Amino acid sequence: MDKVVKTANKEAAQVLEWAESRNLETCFTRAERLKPCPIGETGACCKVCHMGPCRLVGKNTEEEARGVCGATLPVVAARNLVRMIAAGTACHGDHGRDMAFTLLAVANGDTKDFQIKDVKKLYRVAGYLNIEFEGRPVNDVAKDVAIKLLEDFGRQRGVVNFIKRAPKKTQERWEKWGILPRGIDREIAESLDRTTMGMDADPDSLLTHGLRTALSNGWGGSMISTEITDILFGTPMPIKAEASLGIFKDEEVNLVIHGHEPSLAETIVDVVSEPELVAYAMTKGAKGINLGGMCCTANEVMMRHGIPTAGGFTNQELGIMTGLIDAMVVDVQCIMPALTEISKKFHTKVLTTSEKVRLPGAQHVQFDEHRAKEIAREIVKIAINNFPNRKKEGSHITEKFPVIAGFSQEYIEYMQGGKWRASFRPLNDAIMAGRVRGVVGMAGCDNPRFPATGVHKFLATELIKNDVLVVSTGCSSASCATAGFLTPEMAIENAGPGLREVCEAIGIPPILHLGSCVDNTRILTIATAMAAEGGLSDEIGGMPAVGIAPEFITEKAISIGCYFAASGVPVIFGGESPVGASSEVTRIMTEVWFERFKGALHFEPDPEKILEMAIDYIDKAREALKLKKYEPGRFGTERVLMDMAARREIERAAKPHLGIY
Ligand code: NFS
Repeated sequence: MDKVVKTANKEAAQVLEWAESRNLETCFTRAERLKPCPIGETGACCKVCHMGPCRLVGKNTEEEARGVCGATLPVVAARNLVRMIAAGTACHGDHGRDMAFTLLAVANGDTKDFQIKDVKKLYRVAGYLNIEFEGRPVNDVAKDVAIKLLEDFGRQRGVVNFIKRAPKKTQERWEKWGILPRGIDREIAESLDRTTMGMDADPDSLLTHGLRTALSNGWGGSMISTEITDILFGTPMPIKAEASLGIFKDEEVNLVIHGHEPSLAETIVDVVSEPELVAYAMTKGAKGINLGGMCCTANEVMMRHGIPTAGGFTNQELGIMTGLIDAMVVDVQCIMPALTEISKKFHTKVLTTSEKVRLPGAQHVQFDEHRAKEIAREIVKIAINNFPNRKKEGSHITEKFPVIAGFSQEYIEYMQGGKWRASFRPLNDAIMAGRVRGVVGMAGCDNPRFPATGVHKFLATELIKNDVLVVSTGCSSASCATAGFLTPEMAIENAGPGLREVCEAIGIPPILHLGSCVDNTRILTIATAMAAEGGLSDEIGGMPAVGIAPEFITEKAISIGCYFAASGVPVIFGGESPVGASSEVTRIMTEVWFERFKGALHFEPDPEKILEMAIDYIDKAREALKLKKYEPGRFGTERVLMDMAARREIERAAKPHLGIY
């Protein structure tokens, strides 16, 4: 791969070129040097026992290729996938668990540093859980919500609570095929149990349990994270921000919050502008303190506070190479171990904060929700104290892009009809009339084995050109944000005529930033609301909707892809298939899952083909729903979309109170 295509992000490419001229190593140079193992890459390596590792290659048929115990290639590939699902589910599950414990601590009055910011959301969630909230003290309701959601982790029998939020028909499919998840921890443990040597040797049965585990993520761990984060820190609404490696400021202390769980990051946002800290920064020669985000933490604090993002996964080392980051504080997930090594060449201090993530060479400041502000202040001071150590060395970037982020389900409902008529009717109508051809959820990582962020950019542009509304999360949002794609102007310049009209009427970008990776669950609940609204499918399956993770990296992404497939969404991942060695496993994930759940999981390395497949799924779903045939620029009749003026009219009449829903 030649130099210019390692990353499709112009600013990242600039830093990378600077780094390479100084022989500095990055994930890009390591990716070039380390070719993937061809056996492991396609799922043909079994290392679950010590008679192996067995490499299941070189046989004529999949059944002939067997390990020492006799496990066939499809069994081995299926086991490998299920273990990936289990690991990804564990990550999101632990994230949800930590959020639930924080909510419980707040409800019990054990921490003064967090409050329940969104009481309406608390009541909404209490409603889903059948918890009485009228006339009760807020903290009592919060306690019941936290306890009930914590039960989802250790439950042995029954069903994860939020499963009941899915459309009835979708639930019936899960029941029929035996994939209703019981408890999050139970499904993960069973995944590990089933995939050890001498256990389940039926690929279909293995993969079915994989789906059950994935559902305990989508409708369990991840959904718990999203809902509690909204309760504690507020349900997002559109907000302006900026994105780029150019967000760092020469004359200010630059502190980066990187990782996933938002509790510490939110506290840092709270304290960073305290006059004492700003004054302290000035005593060190800085003009202020500049906070920036990285990866999913960036998405969380951008959606709620407009904190700028320096980008997604592949930008983390490059951020340090700007020479401007005084401290990078990390918590959990997607933290490159390479950070401490590269930080030695600059002045950046890397701070770890979770028992679960220790990096040799980093300074550890253990986060504790009971004294969150004290710890947050300590971290800000470490960054300030390091400001005078800044060296001249670094690749400074100046370009940055405006972003509109913060589209929650609640806001999307609101924007389609105001507080009193919030609904999905206008969007459903626009889809029915062919103004919007369909919806694509674009998610997942940016990957140094592609021109990083490039496949996201290509697909986002092509999809909106084809009148497909894009909703993005995780590093897909970061990829679009750092390309300048998350603005309403993007609709005018690049969207097809129908989508443009819809975006202009409501004043939204054609790519809606829905949040972090756990916020993929917002897509599940949006699809559920669209099914309930009527006129399209009456379940999640069958909607003109597709999920794409164009540059996936992590086990979390695999778990997400599988819960979407099980929920009824055809999903296409970019890159080589981690089970590509087995055509039987591939058949199950595509044909069998589609038959049972109307969802599927494909892997496709060619971006053009991903686009073709996505549009084909959308058009076939439209046809099956007997919707008007999509023709660019020619729309059927539909209700008039509620525009800003009409919405204001309704609100004026209705005397709005606080909140958006
Ligand atoms: Ni998602 Fe967020 Fe990014 Fe991939 Fe990692 S940050 S949880 S896994 S790399 S999108």
